[in-house]
Amino acid sequence: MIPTDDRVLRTETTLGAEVHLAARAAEILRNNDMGAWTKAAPDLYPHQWSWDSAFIAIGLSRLDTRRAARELLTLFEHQWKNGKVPHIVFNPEAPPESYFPGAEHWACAAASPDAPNSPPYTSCLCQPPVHAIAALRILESAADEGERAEASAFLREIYPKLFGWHRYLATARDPEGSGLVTIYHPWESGTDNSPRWDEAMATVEVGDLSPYPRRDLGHVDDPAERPTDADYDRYLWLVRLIKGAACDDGAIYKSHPFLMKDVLFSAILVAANEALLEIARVVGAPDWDRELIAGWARRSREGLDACWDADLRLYLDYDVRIGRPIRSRTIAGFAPLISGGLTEERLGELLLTFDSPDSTGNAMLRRPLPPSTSPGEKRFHPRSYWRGPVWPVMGWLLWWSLERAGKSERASKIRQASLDQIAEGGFAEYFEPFTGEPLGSPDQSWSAAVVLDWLLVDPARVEAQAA
Ligand code: 2M8
Repeated sequence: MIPTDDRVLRTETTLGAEVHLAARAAEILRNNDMGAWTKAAPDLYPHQWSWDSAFIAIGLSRLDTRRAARELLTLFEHQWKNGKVPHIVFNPEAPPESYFPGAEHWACAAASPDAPNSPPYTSCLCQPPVHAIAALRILESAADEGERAEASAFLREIYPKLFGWHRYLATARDPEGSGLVTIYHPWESGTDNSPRWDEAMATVEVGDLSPYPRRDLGHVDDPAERPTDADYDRYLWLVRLIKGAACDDGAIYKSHPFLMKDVLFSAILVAANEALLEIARVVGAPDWDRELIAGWARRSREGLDACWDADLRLYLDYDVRIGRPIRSRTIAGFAPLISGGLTEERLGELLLTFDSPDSTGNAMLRRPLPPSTSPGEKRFHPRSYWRGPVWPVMGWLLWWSLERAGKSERASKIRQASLDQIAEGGFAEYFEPFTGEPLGSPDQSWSAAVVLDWLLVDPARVEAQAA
């Protein structure tokens, strides 16, 4: 495939290193490839995760349109009848001791009338809806007429499924019509042990739990890199309650102790609805679909606007049960950069926080990349998962959003610092923000995927180098 102008890297000096990095990224995706879907990581995450797969499809779209489309189509084969896309599709071939809680733990979710046919089993939770953004990117990355035709056919196939997914989120997950999505579990946020959820989780009273194995701890050097045992007890207890409610949204809403309006999830949904609107245009969907989608996006923007905290200069999640915003300083507070459409004044205020010592302007950082939790937040922990480390995938989301907001200089700083971080430390799941030490799983698929998208190199060269 011949690179178009913007696929050609700028200088010969960086070319070799970047082609090498992209080749390594492609190799990681190939090693984690299960044929029609990709493991989130080689050992720690041996199944298909929902939002990981969306990012993986973005990376794959640079290499192979058909395979990228297949990644999303496989995930959506396991969509629930109410439109929900499960947060994990379990690999029936993974040994039971490879991940906990595995398929057997979720099997009873299959008794829900909305569950898809099983096996394979799925979880009954969901994750942030990056999928429509990824689906559109597959079309945008198509390099010639043949790929464009393939991508358009894929969009026609996936459009109704994406529509059903977004409708589920706009209705069952927002019975108040607030424009904000309610999550039932920290796993649904994707930022599992973020301090965002500390107060609410502290009020969850854990009942009788049988002993269980912490298989995740066997895959990291230091248990501090993962959530604590107390976190896990609560994670499992919340799952027990959701299964006890037969995974029925109405029943969960009545009694569940964890009901959060998640600003990051909701902002991603706005950007995904914009992508869906464009997909609707490409596939010639009826006007009433487009009106609905545009209405969802509008309502969410208004909902997000109400989450602004002028004091912290960040957007805050909202606890539905106690009726109060959650005052924590995390990367989620920048979420409306992703949904876009901010006034210049608000954007300016948000970027002041972004550039400040509370985020990328902190002088102790190894690189000017936003830590998952602000170093100024008292619950910040530089090695603990979503409580401080830098995540390449978050860098991608913010880079993409800053580009869309016309803030190209900041965007390219994030891109370059993220690439340097990975060139130095490898394709880790996350990084210690002050030292750049790679943490969590090595060879994490979505870290590889975002590098491929960033480098925009000629796929043929990547393949040749990787061979
Ligand atoms: C992490 O979450 C899973 C549970 O879903 C885990 O810790 O076992 C999170 O980082 C999540 O955002 C991610 O999708 C998943 C797989 O990479 O791992």
